[in-house]
Formats: sequence, C-alpha cells, structure tokens
Amino acid sequence: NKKRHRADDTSSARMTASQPQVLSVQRYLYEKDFPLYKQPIEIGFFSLDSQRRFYNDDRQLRYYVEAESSPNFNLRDGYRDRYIKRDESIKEKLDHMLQWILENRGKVEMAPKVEGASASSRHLKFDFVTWRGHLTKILTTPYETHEGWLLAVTLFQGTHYISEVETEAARREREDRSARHEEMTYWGYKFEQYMCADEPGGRPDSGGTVNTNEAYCTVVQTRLTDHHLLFSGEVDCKDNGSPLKTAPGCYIELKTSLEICNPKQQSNFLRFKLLKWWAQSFLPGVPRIVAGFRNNSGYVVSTQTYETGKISQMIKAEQNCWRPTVCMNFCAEFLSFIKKVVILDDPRVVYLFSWDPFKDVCYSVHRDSEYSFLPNWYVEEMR
Ligand code: 0WD
Ligand code: CA
Repeated sequence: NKKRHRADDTSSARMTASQPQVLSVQRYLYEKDFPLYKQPIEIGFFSLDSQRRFYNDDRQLRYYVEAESSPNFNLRDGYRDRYIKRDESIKEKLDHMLQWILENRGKVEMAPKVEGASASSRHLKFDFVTWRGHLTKILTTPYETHEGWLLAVTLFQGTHYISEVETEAARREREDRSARHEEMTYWGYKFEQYMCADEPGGRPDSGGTVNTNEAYCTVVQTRLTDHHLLFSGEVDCKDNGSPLKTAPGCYIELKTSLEICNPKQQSNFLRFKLLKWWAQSFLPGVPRIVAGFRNNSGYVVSTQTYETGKISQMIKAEQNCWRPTVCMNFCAEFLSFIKKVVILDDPRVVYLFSWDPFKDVCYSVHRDSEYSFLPNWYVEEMR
C-alpha cells in the first residue's frame, strides 16, 4: 500500500538523510484501518520443567478444570511452605526459543532455492523472532504512561531477533518489591493450580507445590502486514471440552484481578487491565481468558470468562479508552522502523531501541557489548 508507506516516511518515522532516527508513538498517527493480521498458527511447543530444563514436547501442558459458581480459593495458601520461585535475576533472553528453532529447523527454514544450492544457506522464513511478551509491550506502548522499555535487535541471516533488556527502573522495581507485592505475584500462579489438572479429565491438586520454573510454551507463526513473525508465549492450559478445537484455539489464559465493586474500578478494569489482557491473548490467537476475581484477603470469590475477540466490543462505550487498531498499527510501523534502521547483518551487533512514556522511540548501535544476546551455540549451528 503506497499511500500508507508515504505516511510512514513523513509522519510517524522522522527522517535524516535516508534513515529514520526516531519513531513517534502518538496515537492519532495510528488511528487507521485495522492492519492485516493473519490467524496465528501453532507450529510447535516446548516445556520447561521444575528445574527449568528444556523439552521439545508438551509434558508441562495442563488441562482446564471449570470452577464451581461460587468458589472460595485461598490464594495465600502455600506461599510460605509450598512455593518454589524461579530465579528472576537469571536472564534467559531468547535462549529457549533458539533451542526450539535448532530442534525444529525443518519447520522454520526456507526451502532451498535450487537443487545443489549451498547447504550452508540457513535462512529462516521469518522477518522477526521474539517472545510474545515483548510484542505485548509493543502493542500497549501508545497507551503506556508509567514504564518504558529497552528492546535489543540483532539482524542475523536476514531475520531480526528481538530480545528485551531490563531497564534500570524495572530492575529497581524488581529488587525493591514489597512483601505484599511479592505475595501477590504468587497469587496468580496459585490460581492456575486451582484451575488446572495435570492430566485430561483429572482434578486440580491445590495441596501441591507451586513451582514457577515450570512452563509450557506455544510457538506460533503469523503475519502482520508484510512482517512474517515467529514467536513463543507461555500458555496456562488447554480446554479439552471442545475436542474439535485445535491449538491455539483450545488454549485458555488465566488471570486474577481485584473484585469490581464500583464504577471507578469498572472503568479502570476496562481501560487498563483489559488492554494488557487483550494484547497478550490476541497475539497468539488464544480465544478465551478466564478471570478469577479476588477480595483483599486473597480469596477468589467468582470467575468470569472473556472472549478475546469480543473485548473490543466491551470497551466501545468507555470514554477515553484504548483501540486495538492503534496497538496493531503501531506495532506494524515499529517493525517497519526496525527493518529500515537495522541494516548490519551481524550476530555481534545490537541495535538498542528505547522508549520512555511521552517520548519518541529512539535507538543506539552496539558491537560486542553487554547487549549481545545471540549465543555462540546458536550462531555456529545456523551458519
Ligand atoms: O520478558 C519475558 N517475557 C521473558 C520471557 C524473558 C525471558 C524468557 N521468557 C520466557 C520464559 O521462558 C517464560 O516461560 O518466556 C516465557 C513467558 O513468555 P511470554 O509468554 O512471552 O511472556 P508474557 O506474555 O509476558 O507472560 C506470560 C506468563 C505470565 O503470566 P501472566 O498471566 O502473569 O501474564 O509467563 C510468565 C507469567 O506467568 N512470565 C514469565 N516466566 C518466565 N520468565 C516471565 C519471565 N520473564 N514473564 C512472565
Ligand atoms: Ca496467566
């Protein structure tokens, strides 16, 4: 679309000579038709066990168990004595995704162009490889007023790898978390335990240990405008109730939230929380979000199912609310900005994109720095 391209170059991304230096995040620039976003297709999955070991299978997939209509789940149970917490100071970057790629090359590599072509041409059929969580941050950027981000991008054999770098503010936040905040982080995982069984048709084991090293991740491919994307995201559980639904259509995202008791809370829920929930589940095509509403004492007293595809209708009546089209158009144009800026194809080079609320996106370039994130084991295997 030529018209849209011209708009890119003259408004949202400001040019100096031939390369844009900054990208604007102002919402009005992205109030356009909803961009093409292909139905995400699951092309694989992997599991991380209780010791964070990688498995190229679905052993950590759990199964959704519907809650009774008036549950009384105590989210504080087990916090002291049945909680094993992942070490968040260990930065895993893209490592597990890269490991999945190496073990599933046939699913992600371009078909050789001609018979007898050089066996060493190991190009992926994707423009971008990243975590779903990083894309969620990009989608919500036009509406974010508190936290900035740093995204490291390396171009390697034609594919842009995007890996987050923790900001100073986020590190301080993580290290200074209050005891209550620390416990509330546990509550989300505890809710998962009340809602999931290890086997299809099984029962939840609320007396077990919560170990946040364990994860099941889906790997999906999709396309946003002309950007071919490969990303992975953690999936809470599968609904075996509708056996015809294939992944990601059978997946359910679990969330907890404070009970909504007044119009102010209702408005905040629609304007801020649903934005994050929608972005996270829309990206991989997870169709349902089951929310557990808790009171201040940490008891879930009701659950509610939200259809990801109906959230945009739910928020329409709300004043000054977010718009999915702004999120998706901003993401598409940020990815275009990356493609224009990142030209050195070198695993040792990182383009560090940074953004702070009320500012433009800008970037800096670093060779052989602390920001390099593609491990040698990956680079050597792919060359
Ligand atoms: O910054 C990230 N998102 C990173 C994720 C950095 C490095 C690694 N990972 C990996 C982990 O292997 C994890 O298993 O990604 C997986 C989750 O990634 P995602 O799905 O892309 O992340 P996101 O959508 O932000 O979070 C999904 C769930 C969270 O559930 P809620 O309901 O709270 O959104 O994954 C968990 C959390 O339970 N989670 C994480 N797990 C491990 N490492 C992380 C993290 N850094 N962040 C969220
Ligand atoms: Ca969740």
